[in-house]
Amino acid sequence: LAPAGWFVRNGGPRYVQLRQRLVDGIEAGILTPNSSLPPERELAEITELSRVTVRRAIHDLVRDGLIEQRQGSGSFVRDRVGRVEQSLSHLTSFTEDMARRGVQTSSRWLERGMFQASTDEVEVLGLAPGDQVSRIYRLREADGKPLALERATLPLDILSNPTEITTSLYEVLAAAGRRPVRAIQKISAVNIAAREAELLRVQEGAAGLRIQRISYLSDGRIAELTRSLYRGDAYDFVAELNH
Ligand code: 16G
Repeated sequence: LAPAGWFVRNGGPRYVQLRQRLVDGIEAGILTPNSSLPPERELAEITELSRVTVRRAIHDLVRDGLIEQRQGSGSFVRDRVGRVEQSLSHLTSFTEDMARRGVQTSSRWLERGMFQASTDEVEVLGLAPGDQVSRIYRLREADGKPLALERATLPLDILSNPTEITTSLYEVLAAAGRRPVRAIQKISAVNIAAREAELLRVQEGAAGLRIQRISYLSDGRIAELTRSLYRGDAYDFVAELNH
């Protein structure tokens, strides 16, 4: 929130400009979910606007569900995603899981291309040493909130052109008749290291869940080896148990 000066003369009412400024900050992830806004008086000082103007902008953001007021403790950026309750009984994709909740997904690409398989990938995917694989590594976000880092490795006969993936991996696989139908998933507890914590916007050392998914096509071939890091403060995994 830069002080006055950023207001555009004839750029419309000032409360609208302030409102937009706050929306931009939320969308860009500068104002993160659950973070508090400065008190109205301070906001007025910083922006050199009147308290009435500040109050009006905040009022609109509360109405639009971007900000919530908590009794006695002020205004906070609303966490619209909250904790995600994720079933472990269905083989679904991140995009599908979020679409079902009416939440928009986005990805920040960290790596996408063809690489020589590591010894570990050679072993898990049953490849020959020196074989190439498709690899996609991305930060997965829901409503702009980073939830997980996912690194997927696929044999070239499953995915030959990783740059084809712009949104959903499973959607592209399904379109090619290679949608995984079964998977083995392993979940382990970890403390999130500095580099990953920065991407996930959590404190270094925060609780995380390391998840490995190996998925299979209906003909038994391995489709994917995905190693992910999920935020521990954002996920509850739920499985149904029968006796
Ligand atoms: C899920 C899967 C991941 C898969 C991805 C595809 C876990 C825990 N989850 O996030 O293995 O690659 O969905 O999502 O591994 P997409 O179709 O939205 O790209």
